[in-house]
Amino acid sequence: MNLEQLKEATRRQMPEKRWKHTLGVVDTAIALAERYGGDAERAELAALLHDYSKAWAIDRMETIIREQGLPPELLEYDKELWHAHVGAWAVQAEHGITDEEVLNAIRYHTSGRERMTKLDKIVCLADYIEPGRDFPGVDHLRELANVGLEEALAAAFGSTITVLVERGKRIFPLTVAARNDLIKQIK
Ligand code: DGI
Ligand code: FE
Ligand code: FE
Ligand code: FE
Repeated sequence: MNLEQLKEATRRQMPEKRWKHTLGVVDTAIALAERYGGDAERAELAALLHDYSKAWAIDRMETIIREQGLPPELLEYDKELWHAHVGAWAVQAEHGITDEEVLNAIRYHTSGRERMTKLDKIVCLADYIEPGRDFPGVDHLRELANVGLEEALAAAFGSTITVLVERGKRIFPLTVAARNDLIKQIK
């Protein structure tokens, strides 16, 4: 399957608005890769596929997590986290994507993780700051993206954690680990 076919297959998984977001993440991820010496081809592929399963039914994702050996602890945290792991599984199962770097960038694009690769950082940050995003503080994150990947991502996870705390939600431990590790990398 070529890139055009993969694009069409991805587009079919989601409503138009999510597809627009995906295209924004693709452009932003390529730009970040060029700016920070990342692999632009992998950034494009991972960005294209990052929300592959975002619009899938909750039941479908839960079944995949249970039956395909994905981390069961995901089920104890916000459902917003599920599509990243399910998506990494799905693009491998449905489209034969085997590049572990790309799969990991998809898998950890929501939560982050300790020792994020440059590709992980690029995809995750592009997801936060693509042109269609409009949440309080996004312009500050766009400025920080010109300072450094770690500076911007640490701030992005910080604001996500703050919002989760304000809403009384649990925080997936990998997000805390990711932010701690990024702050260590800045110093
Ligand atoms: O899929 P997108 O909407 O493009 O963005 P995403 O995959 O980064 O999902 C972000 C959502 O996940 C955001 O609304 C916050 C929510 N979320 C829930 N629990 C956690 C979490 N995000 C992180 N990083 N960590 C959590 O524990
Ligand atoms: Fe996502
Ligand atoms: Fe994200
Ligand atoms: Fe996204």
